[in-house]
Amino acid sequence: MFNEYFTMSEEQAIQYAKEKLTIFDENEALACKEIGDGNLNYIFKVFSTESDRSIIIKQSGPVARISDEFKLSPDRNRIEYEILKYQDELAPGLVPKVYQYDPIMNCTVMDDLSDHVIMRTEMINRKQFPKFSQDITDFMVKTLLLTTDVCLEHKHKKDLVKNFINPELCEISEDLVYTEPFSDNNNRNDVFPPNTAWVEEHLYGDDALKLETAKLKFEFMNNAQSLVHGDLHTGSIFVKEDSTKIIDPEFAFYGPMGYDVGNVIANLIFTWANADAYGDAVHKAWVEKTIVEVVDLFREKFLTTWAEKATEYTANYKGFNEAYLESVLKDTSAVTGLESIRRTVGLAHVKDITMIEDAEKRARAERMVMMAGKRFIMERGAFLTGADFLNVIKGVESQF
Ligand code: SR1
Ligand code: MG
Repeated sequence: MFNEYFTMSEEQAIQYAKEKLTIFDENEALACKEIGDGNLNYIFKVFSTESDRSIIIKQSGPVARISDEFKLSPDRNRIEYEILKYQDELAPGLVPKVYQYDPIMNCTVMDDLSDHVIMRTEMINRKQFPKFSQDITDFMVKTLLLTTDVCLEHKHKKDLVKNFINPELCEISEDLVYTEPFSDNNNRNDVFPPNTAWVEEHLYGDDALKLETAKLKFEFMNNAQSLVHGDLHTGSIFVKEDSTKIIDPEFAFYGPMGYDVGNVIANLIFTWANADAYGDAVHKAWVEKTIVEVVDLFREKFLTTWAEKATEYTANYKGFNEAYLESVLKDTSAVTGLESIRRTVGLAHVKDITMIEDAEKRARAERMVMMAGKRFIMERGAFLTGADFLNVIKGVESQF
């Protein structure tokens, strides 16, 4: 039955588990629920109704779930399987375990993390995660710095670049993150109507901003620096009080490491804007503290890990570590800005912002986020510490 690709139903996913997996007993009664709420794939949770055994089968289709306009190679499923295996070696315990990849059905079998919850949702519910800053910075420093030429033998690194070439998913980011949000020409933007005039003036009409986004797009396409996750927003992070798991690395490729760090910070800014709109000072303060910690812990761990693991001869020249880190933080700032803007006006929104019912409050939240985004892009290079990043956010707060 599974010798030729087709997109599975829940019943067929049960059948798949029975035929292809060994985790359930032969006659165990199974049930299945498709629980995917992302933009691209189908996530089948197959579980026993007799024991606590369960598993996730993640299947990629030939088109994106959000719109069949996006025709995507199911090879993204192989990339996800291989990078999850690799990240588990680099940053043990911070990603789900994967068990098998099926190149015919384009699916990967992995741990069921149902005891965790999606971080975006939980932050909207005003939960705080005390381990988050430590875990996410561990994850980023280990998976990013350790996959660069600073730490890897260069021919091996080039093999990895080849293995993780991901043209179609990169094209989505090139279009949706770097191009369309800044151009009124042939875009798929979805602008909140009260902000249409603002977007026309401050994004589409700002030539200096557009020039910088073009430079950044070419940096994204050409800087094969580290094996990035490629979509590290808070919907790609599963949390529970004492555990963090990073999921969904199907956008992975060799790119600038600031792409991941900037995504994390921008997505914290969305929950900050949500807390601001609902007047929740406690959550806002926790998010502010978390943003500062993420930047500062990243800096600290980056330099410590460099001291322990930098094997490249010239990388150990005095001052190169600091210079390299500065350029990563510059990219981080730029991507914080790009992600802030694209999730506000582009095709793919975030719930933190869209759920704000009061139109005036939503419009204000969006303008704060976009204005901060512009500063992060235009003045990138000026923000090197957690306090610097926070100052930009506090600056727009007082401006609107
Ligand atoms: C067509 S996919 C839209 C967005 O969803 C993914 O999570 C990525 O962020 C992508 O840009
Ligand atoms: Mg995803």
